[in-house]
Amino acid sequence: MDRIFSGIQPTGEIHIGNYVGAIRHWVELVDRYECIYCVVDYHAITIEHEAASMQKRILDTATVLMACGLTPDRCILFVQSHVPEHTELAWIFNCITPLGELERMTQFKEKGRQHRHNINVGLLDYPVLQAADILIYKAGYVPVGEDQIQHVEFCREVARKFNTRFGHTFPEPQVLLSKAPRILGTDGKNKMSKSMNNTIGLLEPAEAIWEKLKTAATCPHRQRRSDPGHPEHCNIFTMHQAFSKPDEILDTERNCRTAGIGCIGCKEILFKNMIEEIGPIQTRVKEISGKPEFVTEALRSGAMRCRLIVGKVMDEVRSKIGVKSEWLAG
Ligand code: AQP
Repeated sequence: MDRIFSGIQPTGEIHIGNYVGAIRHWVELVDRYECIYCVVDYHAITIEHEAASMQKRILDTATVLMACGLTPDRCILFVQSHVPEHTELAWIFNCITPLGELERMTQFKEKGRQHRHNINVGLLDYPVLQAADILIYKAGYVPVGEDQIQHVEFCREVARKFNTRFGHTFPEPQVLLSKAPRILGTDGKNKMSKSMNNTIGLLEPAEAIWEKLKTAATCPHRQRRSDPGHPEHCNIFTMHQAFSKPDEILDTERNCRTAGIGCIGCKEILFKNMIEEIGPIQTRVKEISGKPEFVTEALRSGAMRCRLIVGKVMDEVRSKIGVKSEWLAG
């Protein structure tokens, strides 16, 4: 069975971009692949963070993943810092990575603009640690949203460089995109993202979600109710494609193009379908939050399963780069 790896940062409330762009896809893949999913806490400290709330954010993130269906009987779920070999391999990859390649990364440039006062080396090195996360499991596929394609391409490049220099070791993993790989925020312009303050939270109460949807940007060419809309330019329609059933998507598209339905009517259908899907997840989050040991035990056993895999891979890597001292064991 091919192996899959992907991760999510514990940086705050999970939004529906994360959900349809990544998490829901992760759940769909568990029956076809050996799946390893990670709460990437070392990635989360590349921006300023509150240390006191980090553990809560890690557990909250894992709780949501489990509520969505990523339970230990179906996949491996663990926390990045619980398997320190990830950072060890990242250091090794640092030593074969040209600085210029990292400086060219789109996410680094964007985050650099957002965090001008804190452009730290970790922010620059983020894709190297991500490459280590993936390659340490020799994963063949990486299910991510569209914003992460460049990082997975970089990861393939790292694998190529390492293999050329030290002999074939790592596969070159491929991106797997979900059917909704890029959800824009309620502003209709930028990627839905916590830092842009344009998110719809997966755990937000229905009334709050409706308030956000009601005022969310739609097709910019549609000024009046009687104007025909252009669904291909409308983020609400993209969300329909992620949440509504095929016949409703077709109806909505047709009715929008002919001005048979207004934007509010269209949003009402989306809202109904969205709540139908995320309501049960919210209920499961509440149930699981009542038994935190269910989550901590899953993460503990997940890390143990990972350590078995990475121990062998790191042995191979240390040996290939010449730092494995056989005499140490004796
Ligand atoms: N808007 C999105 N549409 C589709 N997929 C998305 N992902 C994130 N935003 C969207 C995918 O979710 C997975 C986890 O991503 P992450 O942990 O890197 O979260 P994020 O991108 O940091 O979330 P934010 O809200 O965008 O945080 P900030 O504002 O801090 O940058 C990934 O597979 C990602 O592609």
